[in-house]
Amino acid sequence: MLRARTLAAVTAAAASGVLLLPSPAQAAGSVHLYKIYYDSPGSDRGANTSLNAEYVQIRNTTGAAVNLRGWTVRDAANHKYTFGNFTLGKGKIVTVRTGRGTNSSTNVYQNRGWYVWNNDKDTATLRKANGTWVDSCSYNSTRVDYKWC
Ligand SMILES: [Ca+2]
Ligand SMILES: [Ca+2]
Repeated sequence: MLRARTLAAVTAAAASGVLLLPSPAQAAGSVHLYKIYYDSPGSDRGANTSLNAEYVQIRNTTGAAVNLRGWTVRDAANHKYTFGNFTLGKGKIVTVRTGRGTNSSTNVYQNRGWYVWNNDKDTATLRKANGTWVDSCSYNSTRVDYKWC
């Protein structure tokens, strides 16, 4: 159970559009799936801007930068994205967008021509380059367009 003061803080954060829920994993510090925006706003007709409004985010709450080279993100149908040489700084979030674009320090692109995250249900799985499981995040709802992992 959340204590009243914590709940009030969470409620205030939610009202401001920023939701940061404490969890054991984050308290310990980890690299983990943070959010999946799986139903791109508007009609899903495959435009690159629409594809790029579909994304999964990965967050690093450890005390050090982590190089994600070779790490993979897969959906339930085994569509795979493999990170190139990408350093995720401590406390930072990287957004993995579905469409085409130029990678930066905050955004990387799967360069796909169609959506990868199903609008009804799917599972994202994050693994290290050697295949070690890191995190999974599942959703099963069309009532909202995104999932906080
Ligand atoms: Ca849509
Ligand atoms: Ca999928």
